[in-house]
Amino acid sequence: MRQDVLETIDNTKEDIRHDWSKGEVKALFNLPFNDLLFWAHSIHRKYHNPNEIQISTLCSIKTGSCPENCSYCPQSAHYDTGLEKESLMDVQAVLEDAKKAKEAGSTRFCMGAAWRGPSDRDLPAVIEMIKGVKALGMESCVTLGLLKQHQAVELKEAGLDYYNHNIDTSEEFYDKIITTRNFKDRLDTLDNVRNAGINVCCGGILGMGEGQEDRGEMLRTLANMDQHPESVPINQLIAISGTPLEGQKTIDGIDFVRTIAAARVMMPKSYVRLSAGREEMTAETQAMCFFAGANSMFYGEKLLTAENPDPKEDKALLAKLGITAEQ
Ligand code: SAM
Ligand code: DTB
Ligand code: SF4
Repeated sequence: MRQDVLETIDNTKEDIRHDWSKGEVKALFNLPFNDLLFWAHSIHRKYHNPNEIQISTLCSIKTGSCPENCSYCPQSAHYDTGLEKESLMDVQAVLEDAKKAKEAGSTRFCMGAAWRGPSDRDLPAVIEMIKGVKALGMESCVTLGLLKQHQAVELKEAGLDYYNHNIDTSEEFYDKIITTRNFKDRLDTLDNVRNAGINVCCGGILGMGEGQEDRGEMLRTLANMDQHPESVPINQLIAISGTPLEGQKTIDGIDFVRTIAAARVMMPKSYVRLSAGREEMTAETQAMCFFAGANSMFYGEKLLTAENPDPKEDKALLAKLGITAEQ
C-alpha cells in the first residue's frame, strides 16, 4: 500500500475488524479511486474466488398495502404507486417459483412480505414455505419486517438460513426516509435474528439523497457489529413514480462502486450483493462492482415488484466476464 494511504488509515491492523472510527471510514472513502479499488480487490481475492458469484432469486409472497412509510418503497400504503395489492401467496405457488429459480441456477430463494412485521398467525404458512424451499435443496431467506425474539426462534427451528432486514442508510439520515419506525427498531430485530442463530442479511440503499458520509456511517454500523452480517445487499434506488423519491437523481456510478469497495474492505468475509437497480446500470459499472468486491446478485426477471435485468442478458454478461455461479 502506498505510504500516503498508510498515513491516513492504519491498515497494519487485522483485516477483520469491528472498531472502525468515523475518521477512518471517511479517509477510506476519500482514497484515490485506484488505491481504494486495489485494496478492495486484494481483500476480495484473499477471502473469495473473484470469478464466482452467489445467485439469489426473490419472490414477493405478500405484495403491497404495507403500513410503513419508507419513502423509496412501491409497496407502502402511504403512496399511490399503482401496485395491485395481494394477499399471502399460496404455499404451493411459492414452491413452484422456487423450483423454477433452482432450475435457472439460483442457490437461494428469498421470500419478501410487505408487512411491518409478521403476526403470529401468519408464521405457520411462512414456515411451510421455508421447509419446502429447504426440501428442494436451496438455501432459504425471508424478509418479513420487524421480528420478535420468539418468532425468530420459530423460523430458525423451521430451518431458515438467512433473514434480510436492511438498516437502509445512516442513523442520521434515517428519519428523512422513514418515520413509522426508527433505526433502533431495525437493530433490535437484527439482534433477535442473530440471537436465534439465523444468518444476517443486512445492507441498504444508495442514491436516496444521502451524502458520502451517510454511506460510510451505514457501513460502519454494519462492520462494527459483534459479527459482520453474512450477506450485505447494496441496492441502488429505483425511483418509483408515486413515492416521495420519484424525482431523485441516479447516483453517480463511481460513487456506487466506491461504496461497494468500502463494504468489501470493511467486511472482508461477507457476501456483498449487487442488489436492486442493476436494470439501470451499465455492464461496465456492474463489472467494476464485481472487481471492487461484489460477489452476489439477484437473478430473475423481477425483484419483488420492480424489474430486474433479463436473465439472458445477465447470463451473457457473466459469460463475458468469465464469472460462474457458485453451486
Ligand atoms: N418489508 C420488509 C422490510 O422492509 O424489511 C421486507 C421487504 S423490503 C421491500 C426489503 C428492502 O428492499 C428494503 O429494506 C429496501 O432496502 C429495498 N427496497 C425497497 N424498495 C426499493 C427501491 N425502490 N429501490 C431500491 N431498494 C428498495
Ligand atoms: C434487498 O436488499 N433488496 C431486495 C431484497 N433485499 C428483499 C428487494 C429490492 C426491492 C426493490 C423494489 C421492488 O422490487 O419492489
Ligand atoms: Fe413496507 Fe418493507 Fe416497503 Fe418499508 S420497505 S414500505 S417495510 S415493504
